[in-house]
Amino acid sequence: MMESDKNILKEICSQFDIDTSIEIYGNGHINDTYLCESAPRFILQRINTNVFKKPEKVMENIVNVTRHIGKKIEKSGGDRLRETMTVILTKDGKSFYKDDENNYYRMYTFIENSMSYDFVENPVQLYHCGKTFGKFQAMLSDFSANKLNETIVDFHNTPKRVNQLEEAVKNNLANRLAKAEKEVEFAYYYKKYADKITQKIADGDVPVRVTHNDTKLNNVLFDKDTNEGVCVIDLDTVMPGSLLYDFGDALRFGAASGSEDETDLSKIWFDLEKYEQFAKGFLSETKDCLTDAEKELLPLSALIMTYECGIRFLADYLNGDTYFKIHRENHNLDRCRTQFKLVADIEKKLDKMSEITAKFI
Ligand code: ADP
Ligand code: GN1
Ligand code: MG
Repeated sequence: MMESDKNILKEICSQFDIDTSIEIYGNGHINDTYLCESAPRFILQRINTNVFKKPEKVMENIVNVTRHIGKKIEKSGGDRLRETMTVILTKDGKSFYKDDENNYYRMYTFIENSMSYDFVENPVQLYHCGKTFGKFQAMLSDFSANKLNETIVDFHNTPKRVNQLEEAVKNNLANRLAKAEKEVEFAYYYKKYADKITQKIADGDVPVRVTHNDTKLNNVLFDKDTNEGVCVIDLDTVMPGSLLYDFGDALRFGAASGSEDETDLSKIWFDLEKYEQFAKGFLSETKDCLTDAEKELLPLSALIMTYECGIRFLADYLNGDTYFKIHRENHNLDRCRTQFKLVADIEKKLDKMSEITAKFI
């Protein structure tokens, strides 16, 4: 990072009454994350306003949700400063600082002695990941969904994501369609699964709950000593949604044999042992509240959420990489290919996944 940028960020930190030096931090695809190396340490983030058009609404959700969870943790004798995110207010008492160029910044306490993983090193990590997301879901079960702002409208509405892909194909903005014909064909063939969750929500069989909606493994912090989950982070997309979104999205990332941007597709398949570990952890916290339709759709949710993410990467590739951060040419197309390889593999394993799920519900 350039010295001049560091100085600008140092000035931003002073708005939160923090005097510190700063380093770039983390591996997210959306926000810019920095570590404040003060004592104690903090996390500074510039909110991606291309993705989150109303950052004030995002922060309102995060403050309300973390307060709700914080009170519960305190009541049960836990450590609220460690088991949930804590928003640091500006000197004016606001949850974000807006600079002269309309950049929005927020500050969190840094959760010490914890780490996030971009790849599963041991399937048991997924048990802890599932348990942490399951607990998060359970702690918000009495938070009324209509008190939350919808920070990205139709975020996990898979049929609408298909429409966005169709639009990207039609517009071919970056003139890349010829390079992605096979992927577009795959996406259109697998469209048959797109409405399986949304339809059940519309029928009233799958309830709308408060959900995280971005349940990637690296959105959980793990304790460095015990390897157990400490807390859920990246709360920008906490919104009304389906529990199936959280279950499926976590498996999309966590139960893959390789990383989202792997280019050697022979290394990518859906790992049933990882599926089992996540299901065991997540359902140990949530099984008592599930409806029959939710139970039945658990395995398919992994396919649908993986498909949805694949078509989002594909649409972004066709649009010229305007949404997800990329680090190389064809990055979004490579990401789409890993997702589609997983979709095809999950489809073959659905029966086996149902058998595994049945052990925990
Ligand atoms: P993005 O939306 O870009 O994914 P995240 O909020 O997930 O950004 O943050 C990126 C990374 O920064 C996380 O994966 C995690 O490693 C680290 N991180 C974020 N917040 C904290 C925190 N409060 N304490 C410790 N590490 C954090
Ligand atoms: C983004 O912010 P991050 O890296 O946790 C994206 C998710 C995708 C994911 C794919 C707000 O998550 O929806 O599943 O990339 N978040 C947003 O890796 O779009
Ligand atoms: Mg993240």
